[in-house]
Amino acid sequence: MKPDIVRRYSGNPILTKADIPYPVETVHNAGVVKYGGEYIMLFRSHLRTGRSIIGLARSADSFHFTPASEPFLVPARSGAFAAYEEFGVEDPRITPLDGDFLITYSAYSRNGVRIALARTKDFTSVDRVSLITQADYRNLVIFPARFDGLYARLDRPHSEISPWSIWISYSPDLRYWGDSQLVMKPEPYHWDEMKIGPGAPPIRTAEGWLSIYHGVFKTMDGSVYRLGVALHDLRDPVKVIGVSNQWILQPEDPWEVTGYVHNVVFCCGAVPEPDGTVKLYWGGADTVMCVGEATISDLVALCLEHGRPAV
Ligand code: BMA
Repeated sequence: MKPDIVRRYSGNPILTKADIPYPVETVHNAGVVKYGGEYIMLFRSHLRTGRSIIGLARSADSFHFTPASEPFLVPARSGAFAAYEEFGVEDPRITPLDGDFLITYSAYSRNGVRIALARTKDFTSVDRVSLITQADYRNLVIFPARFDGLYARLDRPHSEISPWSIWISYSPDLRYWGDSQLVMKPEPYHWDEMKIGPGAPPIRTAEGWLSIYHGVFKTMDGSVYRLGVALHDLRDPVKVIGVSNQWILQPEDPWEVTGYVHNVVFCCGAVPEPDGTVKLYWGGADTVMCVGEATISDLVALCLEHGRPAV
C-alpha cells in the first residue's frame, strides 16, 4: 500500500480541552508559526455558551504543546470591534511579515461573520488593526510576502448565487483591499464540490505558493471536511498553476470522525521545515488538535498532475 501523503503523528490528538487550564469545551482550528525557537499555536475553543475564544500554546518540538494560563484573544467588549465580535472569535491564521505576526480571525456577531486583522510582535500582547472584510467572509489568509509592494490575501466570501469559492485581493497598507478576483471554484461531483476555503497561509516553494485548502462534500450523513492543495504562481498568485485532484487528508481517526461536528479535518496553520517537510496542523471534528507531516515536493507534485481545473 502506498504510504499516506500526510503522515499522522502517532501521539494525536496533541491538544484537547483536558489540557487547558481554563474552562473550554473544544480545542481546534489553530494557526501555528515558529517564533524564537518555539512553535506558537493560537487555537480556537468553544465555551459553554457555544461561542468561541482564542488561546495560545507553546512547544519546543512541534508536537507537545503547553497552553498559556489565560486566553489570548476574547471578544472585544468596547470599541469598534465589539459590535462584530459579540458571538465570538474563531479560526485564527498567523502570517509572519516584516517583523510582525499578522493574525486574521473570524469575528461573529448578529451582523454576520467578518474577518478581523490583529498584529503582534512577540505573542505577549496583541493589537487589533482593522476589520478587513464586510459580512459574510471566512477563511482569510495573508501571503507572507508582498507583490509589487502590495499585500495579498486569499479569502472565501459567501454567495447565494455561486458555490463558495476562493478569491484573491490586494492592499497597499493591510487596511484597504481591492482588485479582487476569483481564483478557485469548487469542482462539481468532486470531493470539494460544495464549498472550498483557504486553510493555512500559503507556503513559498521553488515551484510556487503552496496553498492548503479545505473542501466540503455533502452526503446523506452530513458534510465531510477534507484538505486539498493548490499551487499559485510565485510572482503573480492570481494564477493557479495546478490543483491536486485528490484530497490529501480526510477524517479517519476516531477524534476526526466523531466530536462536536462529525467528519471534519480543518486546517488553519502549517509550518515548513528546513528538511523539505511541512507540519500540518488540523482540528479534528471541531474538538481536538492534531498534527501530521508531509513532504513539500510530494504536495507540489500532486498539484502539477493537473487533475482538477482551478475554475
Ligand atoms: C466551518 C467553520 C469551521 C468549522 C467547520 C466544520 O463552517 O465553522 O470553523 O471547523 O465549519 O464545522
